[in-house]
Amino acid sequence: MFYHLLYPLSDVFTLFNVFRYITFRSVYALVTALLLSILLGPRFIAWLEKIKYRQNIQEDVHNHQKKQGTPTMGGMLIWGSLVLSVLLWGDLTNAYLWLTLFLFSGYALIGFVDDFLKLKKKENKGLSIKGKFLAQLVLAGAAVSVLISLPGYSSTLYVPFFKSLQPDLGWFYLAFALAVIVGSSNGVNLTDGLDGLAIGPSIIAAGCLTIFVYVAGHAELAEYLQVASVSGVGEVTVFCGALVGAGLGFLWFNAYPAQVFMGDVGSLSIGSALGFVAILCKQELVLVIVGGLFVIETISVILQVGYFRFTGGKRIFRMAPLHHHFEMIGTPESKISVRFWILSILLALIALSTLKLR
Ligand code: 57M
Repeated sequence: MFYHLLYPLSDVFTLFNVFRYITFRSVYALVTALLLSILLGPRFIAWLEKIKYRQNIQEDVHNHQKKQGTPTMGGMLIWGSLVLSVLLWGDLTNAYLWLTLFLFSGYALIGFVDDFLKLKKKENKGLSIKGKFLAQLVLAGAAVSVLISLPGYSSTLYVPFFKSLQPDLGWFYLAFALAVIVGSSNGVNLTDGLDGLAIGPSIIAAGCLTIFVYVAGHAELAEYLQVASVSGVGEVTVFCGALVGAGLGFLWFNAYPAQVFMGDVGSLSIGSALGFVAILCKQELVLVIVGGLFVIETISVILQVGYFRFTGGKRIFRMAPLHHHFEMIGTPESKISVRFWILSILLALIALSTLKLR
């Protein structure tokens, strides 16, 4: 909104020229989303408590019973602060920005329905696994189909470390992109089992993607670094900035001991956005490093379930996903979360180094 209202006034007030710059608007999108979520947080959490949107913890596997009744669906706060901030600071004529908002909001809606059903139904059951998966596929399919049809976007896959290896996946790109979005969304969801555990690495990954998407949208920088250049995609930097801000604001309340959980409305939407932004800036393969922590958690589940079935009941980890294993061997919850953040920072730095290693 500011871009449309204030930038045209730069002829009169030269200072308003700053509203043209993506970097300026992204920083303030971050600040706005951060302040909104921190300032609205206490009232929002009190409202969740009032309407009884509270986590129901049925089994007490890791002494989580003490968390019984913690308000959940805090992802609505992330969604609200992010969307408001993007509407204020974004260029609202940019198709990439709207597509990202569409997918993020669609996944938030799937998560919302799932959380809501879990709260309302006695057996704590949300959407069926099939139903949830299908809804995720349909939404991702719609967003990627529009994306592929946009002029300037190609179905080429850029392989990090091998600058000349750029296969055009054609229509197979659609299936590939769906796997990235759905995988990323469920990876964040699986990780969301300890205070601050999912939001910390999400903020770090979003921060890292902020740089990637800015570079992809900047023709000279992209050429200099020899990465894919996607004209117009730089505007999504504003979305990434807002995601970092809304995430930090949520962490304010979700840090141990958590006053609120994000729920599926938060985890599914954040995961989908990370996947989609990686697709937009043609860094789909680098996402495996950027979101490496979510990948590790997911692999721990795949290995555990596979080994369990193969051996007829034996386990590799005390329990999967991996954070449960550390809980079971006695590592304090906040230590696990902070160590996982440190690992995420390390992975983000390695991912950023791929910008130079080509
Ligand atoms: C949801 N949800 C948390 C909260 C959060 C296939 C299998 C690996 C699936 C997996 C699973 O269901 N994962 C997805 C995990 C839950 O958090 C809620 O859910 C939202 C995210 N979707 O926002 O609303 C609990 O996590 C704790 N929590 C915090 N702080 C937070 O900030 O402490 C969450 C956020 C909350 C709270 O206690 O109630 C969850 O863990 O349920 N299933 C599992 O993870 C199960 N693992 C398992 O069965 N492992 C087996 C399999 C793989 C063979 C094994 O290793 O043998 C664990 N789930 C639970 N207890 N509930 C097992 C222990």
